Amino acid sequence: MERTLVLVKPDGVQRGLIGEVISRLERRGLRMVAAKFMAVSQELAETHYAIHKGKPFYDGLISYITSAPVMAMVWEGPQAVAAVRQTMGATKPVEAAPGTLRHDFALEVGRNLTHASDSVENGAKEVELWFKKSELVEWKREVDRWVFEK
Ligand code: IDP
Ligand code: MG
Repeated sequence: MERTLVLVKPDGVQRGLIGEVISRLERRGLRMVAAKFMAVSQELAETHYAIHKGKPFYDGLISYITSAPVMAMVWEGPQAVAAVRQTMGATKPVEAAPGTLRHDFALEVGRNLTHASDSVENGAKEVELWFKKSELVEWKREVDRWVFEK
């Protein structure tokens, strides 16, 4: 079962959209594994976004993600990485498909509401970066067999 890191970024938290994000992932059938509401340290932000260091938007990105609390979560399911990226929509909200979160609730790339891991490998790495093992909850839902084929 794949796992992916999801962040409701500061704009999503400030705009009262935590519930909307959770609701869409829940109704998709994905299973929540962990969640915490937290301030993001400079160090965590820099590690998380290390791949973007040196890009023109990097400083703005670090100040955006550290500017106010985020809701950090881990979600799992078959092809969870692709499924969650699809539900979020393209990075640039004006290129995101109608019905996606970024289409429905955002306009600008620097205020695009959410983060979601972009590969299975990065999903595992990001879950480890943001959460202690003891914060991950292993559980089964009664409905799992009606959502997951195997
Ligand atoms: P992703 O969040 O869809 O994976 P990435 O390319 O990994 O997109 O970029 C990380 C984040 O950096 C984006 O979600 C967005 O908040 C921000 N970002 C990316 N490109 C730009 C840009 O051109 N201007 C401002 N912010 C950007
Ligand atoms: Mg990314």
